[in-house]
Amino acid sequence: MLTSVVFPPPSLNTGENDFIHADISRCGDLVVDISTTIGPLRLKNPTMLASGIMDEDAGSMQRMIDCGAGAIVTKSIGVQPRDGYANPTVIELDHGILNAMGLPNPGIDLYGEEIKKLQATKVPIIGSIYAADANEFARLAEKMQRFGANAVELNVSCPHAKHYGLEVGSDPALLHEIVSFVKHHVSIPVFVKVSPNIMNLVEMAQTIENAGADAIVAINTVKAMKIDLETTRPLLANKTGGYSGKAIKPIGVRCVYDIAQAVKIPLIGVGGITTGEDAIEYFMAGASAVQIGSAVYYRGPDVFNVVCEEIKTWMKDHEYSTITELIGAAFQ
Ligand code: RRO
Repeated sequence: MLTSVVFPPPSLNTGENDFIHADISRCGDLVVDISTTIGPLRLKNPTMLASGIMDEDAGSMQRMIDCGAGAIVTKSIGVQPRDGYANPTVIELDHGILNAMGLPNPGIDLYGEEIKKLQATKVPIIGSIYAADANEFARLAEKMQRFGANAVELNVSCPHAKHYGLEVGSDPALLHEIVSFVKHHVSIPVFVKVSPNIMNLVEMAQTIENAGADAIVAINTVKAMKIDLETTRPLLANKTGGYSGKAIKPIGVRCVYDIAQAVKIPLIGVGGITTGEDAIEYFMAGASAVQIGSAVYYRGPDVFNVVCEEIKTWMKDHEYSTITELIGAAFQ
């Protein structure tokens, strides 16, 4: 049985954001508008910064906004500060990046100061949070809302965090309890980030929708490892970690496609998106927006502007004028 969190009531923040201006361009008679919506959130373009990269503080997040990101997802934040795992925590492999950072973060109260510094921006800020139970999740979500976040993203999918992440996100009853409890405590939209490392992904997506979530973010990293042949030892200090980057794009697209057939709430695609055409593939699978993480490393921070230009060029060449026309096109 859940106890109510002892905390001041949420403010009237509904997550609705002042829209900057849609990213619209003209080509002859064709007007290409790449703005999109996720529930009440309005994005000038469909590229979002994924959690865990360039989101340590307000300065790095502002830089991603300046480079064209249509929305920002923060680092995953917990109740208490946490050091994360010992080094090495990140390794570049041939086709992607392997990490086991171990949820390093300064804790919600300190990180809240960074979110407050972004209050003037019209780009939506989505607070990523992790916890082990519904009470903790609700406490974190309420604080994110109070600090000015336009939505929260529940991280129930980190593949290598004891007591957190995947351990929470693979238990349907616990996940239902968490999502409905958080929904009860905040007025901003609640997104849930799911893992590809489970067999019952579609059932979990339906559980998330039934619990009242506003959107599903698919996918977190794929559980993986790398062994050093010379030392015969796993390279990551944590031994196993999560794989991201180009190699996982077909996995992410498949997950979005499967979930899209089972739920009505909006989907946000993430996993290996490096080019405009990668984003378009996710839209066709059913995503309304995409998150970009590893590609910030591969193509630099300007990747958001570049991917948006590539999306617009592809849409012009193929005579699409809105993102809506592309969403779920693979099902038509
Ligand atoms: O911090 C991490 O090690 C981490 C997290 Br929170 C996550 O969600 N996914 C991931 O690959 N690494």
